[in-house]
Amino acid sequence: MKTITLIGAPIEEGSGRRGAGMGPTALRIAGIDTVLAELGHRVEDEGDIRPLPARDLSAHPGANNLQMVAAFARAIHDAVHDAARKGHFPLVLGGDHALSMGSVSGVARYADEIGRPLFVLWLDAHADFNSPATSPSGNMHGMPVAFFCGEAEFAPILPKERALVAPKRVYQVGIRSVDARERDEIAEHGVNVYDMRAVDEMGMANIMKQILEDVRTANGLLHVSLDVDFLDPEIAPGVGTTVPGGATFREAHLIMEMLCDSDLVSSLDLVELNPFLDDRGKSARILVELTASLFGRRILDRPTRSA
Ligand code: NNH
Ligand code: MN
Ligand code: MN
Ligand code: MN
Repeated sequence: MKTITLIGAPIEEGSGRRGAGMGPTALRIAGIDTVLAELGHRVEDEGDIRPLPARDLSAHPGANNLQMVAAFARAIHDAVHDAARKGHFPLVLGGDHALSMGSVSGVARYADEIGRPLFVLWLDAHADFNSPATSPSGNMHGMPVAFFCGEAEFAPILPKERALVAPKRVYQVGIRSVDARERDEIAEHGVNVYDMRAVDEMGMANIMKQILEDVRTANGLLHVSLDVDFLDPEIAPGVGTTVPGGATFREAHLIMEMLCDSDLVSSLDLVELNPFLDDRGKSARILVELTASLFGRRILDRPTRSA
């Protein structure tokens, strides 16, 4: 039994279009809280964060809506850090992926305080390792990994002495759309990338075994960041940046089931859900189903074959 703090982060200013701001509402309508409660967890919903733009920052030509993104990042950082320190499981309901600047930094700070290394599992079609200098779009949802690894130092979004994540402790799975300069950056900084070809060749179970083994050996905390576009658009169309050839329903569930069994996950982001683009709540519902698997829903409670 866990105490789960739901933190609504209706940010859409990090993406190139409107709609992701409705994500937290759609996840609540799809029943995220009741599903978790039915699994025996205590759920505390903090409602939605509604920050004022960070007027201390001046506009940046390569970072669209910097003031609003920074305001969300700061508020989410504090909310996630507070929840973790109380021994709760922070579950961030997004909102676009720029929110992970705040959530991952918040848990990284907590991990530092308790003296354990933080690992990040990044489930996404994209590497999100751009910076204002490399981004083709200027959209900050393409920058969070570079940010929390300390590789996108362009504005004082969070205090300079913030906790960073080592790129070698970041594991990206499902990747199939990487920008030219981003590609060099992830190679240079040693991010672990299991692209879709690796998923095809190795199988999801083997990939997850490797990742979980690394986290367990280091006695680490594991933050999971799930971008809707990690999933194949056939099963999850409700996202602004669909890329064909994504993870299947079963691949995604297997990840969540293995994560659940590992008991290593300490925080989660559900991001990029755009209800305006969804097909009758389909993508919102699959996110809720995947979250249920992560928190203990299983097909059978016993071995498949009796002894
Ligand atoms: N790499 C592109 C960019 O930086 C797209 C990023 N979009 C995402 N990331 N949805 O997950 O603009
Ligand atoms: Mn993303
Ligand atoms: Mn993506
Ligand atoms: Mn670099």
